[in-house]
Amino acid sequence: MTYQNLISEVKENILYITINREKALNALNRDTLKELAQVIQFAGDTAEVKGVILTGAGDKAFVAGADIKEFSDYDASQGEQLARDGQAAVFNAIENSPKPFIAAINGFALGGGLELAMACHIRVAADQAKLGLPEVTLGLIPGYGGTQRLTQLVGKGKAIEMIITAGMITATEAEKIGLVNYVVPQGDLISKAEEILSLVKLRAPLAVARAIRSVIASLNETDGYEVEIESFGKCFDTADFQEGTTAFLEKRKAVFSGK
Ligand code: DAK
Repeated sequence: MTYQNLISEVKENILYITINREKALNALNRDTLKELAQVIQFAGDTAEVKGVILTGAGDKAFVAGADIKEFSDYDASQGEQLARDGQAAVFNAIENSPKPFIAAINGFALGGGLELAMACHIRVAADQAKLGLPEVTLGLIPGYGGTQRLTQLVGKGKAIEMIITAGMITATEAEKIGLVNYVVPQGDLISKAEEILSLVKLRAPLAVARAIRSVIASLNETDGYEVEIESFGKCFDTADFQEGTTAFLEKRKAVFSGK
């Protein structure tokens, strides 16, 4: 599928998505959000895709937020509706995807951009990246899940400090507080994400999907333990489980079919 605001390609079971509005620092306008919703759906539906790397074009910005030019004249009901739609189709869709998403944060990740990175399952940042939620400078609060996911990742105190001061932090500070998993030199960003996915690609795809779902349930659902128990049980009915245990007993490497 071709897009106007994204570059996407599948190579060796990895879907690479690049948000491609470099002149506007990859700000998320409505069209980009629509295309993101489509490519996220494609990732979930396509067996060939075993993991996703999401990044921004150029070396200045991952995503510098929602496109300020577009939402400057919204009223309360438009704002609420768009936040509801966007959260469901893009941000929650990434978090709930059966495929692991890695945000490769190549520069500024601000506002909706940091929210996008936080919806991903893993974050790797380039050493010159800057991260923040500056919404209160515009008279807003984060509207794409930022108040929830930042709190989950770094705890209440740091989350409130970052949101109400609108301060930007460096990649190194972000790693220290658990907001990103790794900080690497810019040139190593994609290869670090590929290195993580190279391990995931060897694992049983259905088990990977259920593990993600169970971890996410600990944050969003009333009884995450129950989700884990059900997901665990379902693993026993898969060909991957048969293959994994048989391969162990036969002292060979498992070859998973994702079935
Ligand atoms: N939107 C639109 N254009 C942007 C942009 C953005 N968020 N960020 C940068 N640009 C554009 C600039 O306007 C400029 O375009 P031209 O003037 O060249 O046409 C170009 O990108 C380069 O930016 P700068 O010239 O400003 O570059 P600098 O190096 O000087 O500064 C910067 C880089 C990242 C510090 C600066 O660009 C900046 O502060 N950008 C804005 C950051 C920000 O406040 N982002 C928005 C956060 S609020 C909603 C749900 C969620 C949200 C909103 C609504 N609904 C459901 C309705 C979320 C809101 C946010 O994300």
